[in-house]
Amino acid sequence: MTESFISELQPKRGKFITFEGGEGGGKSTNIQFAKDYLAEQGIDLLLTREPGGTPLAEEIRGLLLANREESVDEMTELLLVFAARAQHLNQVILPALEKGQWVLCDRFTDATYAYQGAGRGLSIHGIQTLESLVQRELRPDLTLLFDLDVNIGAERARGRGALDRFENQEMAFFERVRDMYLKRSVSESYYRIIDAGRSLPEVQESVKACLQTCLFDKNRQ
Ligand code: Z5A
Repeated sequence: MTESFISELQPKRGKFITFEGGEGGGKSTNIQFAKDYLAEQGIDLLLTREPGGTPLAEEIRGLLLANREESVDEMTELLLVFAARAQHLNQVILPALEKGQWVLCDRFTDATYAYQGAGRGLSIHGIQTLESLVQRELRPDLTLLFDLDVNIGAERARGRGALDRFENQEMAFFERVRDMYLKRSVSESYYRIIDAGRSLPEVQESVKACLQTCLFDKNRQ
């Protein structure tokens, strides 16, 4: 068998699509919409989230989100985020992509740049180093950034009840998070900004349009 024939028999790597934004932007609502839309188009996919996505990584998520009396050191927080990510990536995301499944992930490393980098003020260079160590060359094929005024986001998110350790931050923290996402949307070519301040049907039309470009790329391969 020739090498080119063998490579034609192997499944094409799936697309890696991440959903990002500040709190209450509509990631969780729209990832479900994207899942249903892509499934209707015949895409075999996996929906997952960060921090989390495996039993161990979900335990780390619990550690990260819990309100506690002891103050959590920023570096501890960063390393926990990447510990969960290494587990999730190697146990779930990479095997699915290699099988040809598309992976839809509610938050990924862009959230680390926004929350631990801009929010907590940790070194961006340090985050880049951990990103290279844990992910090697893997980056999203597409990131949908649900961009929203932080006060509207907080109102939407706070309608849901008790606040976790991140949701309890002051508004200036969320402004820094939003600014970092917007900055990265300029420097990273895989970003698409979705104006999340519109009605849900309007937002979902934009989500669909972004996904269609991925479907178009797939059909051209
Ligand atoms: N974190 C971190 O620090 N570093 C990292 O590297 C990673 C994460 C990966 C948990 O994330 C925390 O982890 C997160 C950062 C940190 N903390 N914060 N803040 P999460 O994604 O699980 O939690 P979240 O950011 O708090 O997500 P969220 O508040 O659930 O937001 P959302 O998923 O974007 O929103 P939603 O649940 O889809 O919508 C919120 C409400 O708004 C809901 O009632 C909807 O029905 C409503 N909604 C949605 N869209 C609309 C529109 N268009 N109009 C009106 N109402 C709407």
